[in-house]
Amino acid sequence: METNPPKRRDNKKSLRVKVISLGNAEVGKSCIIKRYCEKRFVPKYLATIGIDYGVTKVQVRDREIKVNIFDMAGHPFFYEVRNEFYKDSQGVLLVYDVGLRESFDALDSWLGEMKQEMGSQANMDSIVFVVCANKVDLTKRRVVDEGEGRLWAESRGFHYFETSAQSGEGINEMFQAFFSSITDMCENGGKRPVSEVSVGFTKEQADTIRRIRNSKDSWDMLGVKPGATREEVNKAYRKLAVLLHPDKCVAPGSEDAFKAVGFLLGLTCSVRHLLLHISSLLKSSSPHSASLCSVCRFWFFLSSFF
Ligand SMILES: Nc1nc2c(ncn2[C@@H]2O[C@H](COP(=O)(O)OP(=O)(O)OP(=O)(O)O)[C@@H](O)[C@H]2O)c(=O)[nH]1
Ligand SMILES: [Mg+2]
Repeated sequence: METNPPKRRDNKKSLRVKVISLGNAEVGKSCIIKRYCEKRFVPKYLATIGIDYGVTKVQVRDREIKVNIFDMAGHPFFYEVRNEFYKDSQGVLLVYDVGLRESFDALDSWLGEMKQEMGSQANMDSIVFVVCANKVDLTKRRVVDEGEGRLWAESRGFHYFETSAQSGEGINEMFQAFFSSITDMCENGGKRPVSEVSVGFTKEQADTIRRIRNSKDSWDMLGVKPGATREEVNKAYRKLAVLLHPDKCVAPGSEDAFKAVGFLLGLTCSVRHLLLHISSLLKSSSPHSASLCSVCRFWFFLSSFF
């Protein structure tokens, strides 16, 4: 008599993963999670006290994933509570508010806090990061554009998504990509697959473009100290030219940054040129030296517009 054959287990073993959310207070971390897990939006601000914990199950291809979500408080006051929870994370949601530049600028310090707390465990290649540019529904107050956010994220090998917990825009796509990448990583022996992180430009190029975009003055744009010597300035120019040349750099915004540096170089050369002319005018009595070359005439012409 034929006995029942043992049930075939078609599904691969289920996975249990830990993800955390990071970012300044009020950027929308809890609302993003709530929008995904509970399909609702809470307009009233209810600050997370320390940590909120939740579990959800998702299906990625033929695997069941049990996700433990640790939603961290962004307020500095809760640092002592947060720091216990960084370890053993496979995924990190890094959230900023597109209407608040300081929340975007703070992303580096969030990574810093995480690395510090993880200590020797800090192997960032074994963690999937997703950057959420949140509150994109509030278009009028937006101050950090997509190019800038994407550049910061992708140059570090992180995913980038534009999200709105209020309208739901980007939320499901973001979580699907997040969980799918974590699954890929686990199946890849705990290493983030390389193909995902190669974007064709380096972190140095991305950081330089960002610095040039936000530079307060010419020194800042060149990345030298105020009052730097001519040699230091020339060296900085050469470095930027190599780093940002459009033939070599495909990072978004590189062309504008290259043009800005080129304009500054043109201006510096012309001012130097003009000073040479003035000094030769003062020194010489010859009427020929009083005529200006085309570079000087161009800058005189330009200055007439201001
Ligand atoms: N318009 C708009 N408001 C949002 C969005 N996401 C969150 N908010 C609002 O922003 C405020 C803060 O949201 P939370 O999710 O509590 O912020 P949080 O980052 O968790 O803050 P902490 O817990 O203090 O770290 C709330 O009033 C939300 O309603 C969004 O996408 N669009
Ligand atoms: Mg919260």
